[in-house]
Amino acid sequence: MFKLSSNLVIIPTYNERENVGKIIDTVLSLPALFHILIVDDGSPDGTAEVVREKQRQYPGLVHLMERKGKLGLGTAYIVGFRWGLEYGYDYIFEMDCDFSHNPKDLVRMLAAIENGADVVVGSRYVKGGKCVNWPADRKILSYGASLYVRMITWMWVKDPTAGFVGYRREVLETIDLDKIKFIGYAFQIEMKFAAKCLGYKIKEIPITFTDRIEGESKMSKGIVKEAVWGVLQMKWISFNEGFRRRERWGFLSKKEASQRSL
Ligand SMILES: Nc1nc2c(ncn2[C@@H]2O[C@H](COP(=O)(O)OP(=O)(O)OP(=O)(O)O)[C@@H](O)[C@H]2O)c(=O)[nH]1
Ligand SMILES: [Mg+2]
Repeated sequence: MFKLSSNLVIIPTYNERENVGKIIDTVLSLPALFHILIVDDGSPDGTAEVVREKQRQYPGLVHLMERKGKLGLGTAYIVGFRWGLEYGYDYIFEMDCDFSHNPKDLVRMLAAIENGADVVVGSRYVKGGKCVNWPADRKILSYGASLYVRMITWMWVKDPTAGFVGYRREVLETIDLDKIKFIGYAFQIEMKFAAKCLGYKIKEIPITFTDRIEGESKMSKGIVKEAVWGVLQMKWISFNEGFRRRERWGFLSKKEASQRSL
């Protein structure tokens, strides 16, 4: 594959026909160059067809991975991370397709990583961050979830469920991706918790999160339930085994990871 950028944005899609073309155009008009990987789960609305048109328009910059059915956000990101690592990207970002995350913020997030952060989180709950157009119940659920996660895990990330995140490649090489087991909001929490347990620096930068205007939400009760139990499980495992014995938690230590790559 011909490659000219060290930055990759992974965008998982399920029925995002109205948004996917626009988001690709917006990312590719940014002042920094990002390649795009769309992970589409066989969207019945023909999302992948729009992506193929964009591949013809921007040769070499847009990649498409098609999976057979709706397999969930977490596994979409895991296959995307593996793909990004395999093709040698240094900075790997994840972002929703529905414009809740403003692609323009990628530029500030990239700068934060280039300036030394290992993980950068586009955060609604640090000073300067906000949510726009979200109904009160979603705001309460999301903010309540972030307080709950902080209380249980003692991970002082203000927006632990955020799905707008950038990783330095070493972080994704070190976390044992086979052991990441959650798929919804809990996936986002688990990835940050894993990075924190491995001693990586997580930096939050303020973003404005806007509720989706086009397309349908895929939010479900199951995802919320997974997060509530998932956080307790994560804490239980880390509590039992201790942060220092993190290999028991299922992640490689940095030393093991470097030995593995020898
Ligand atoms: N590949 C893949 N993508 C998914 C799946 N579920 C959701 N997505 C995508 O993941 C991103 C986030 O999903 P949303 O439906 O916006 O979920 P949400 O942001 O929690 O819900 P809303 O705030 O109501 O929009 C979007 O780009 C979706 O198209 C899935 O099972 N597989
Ligand atoms: Mg959304």
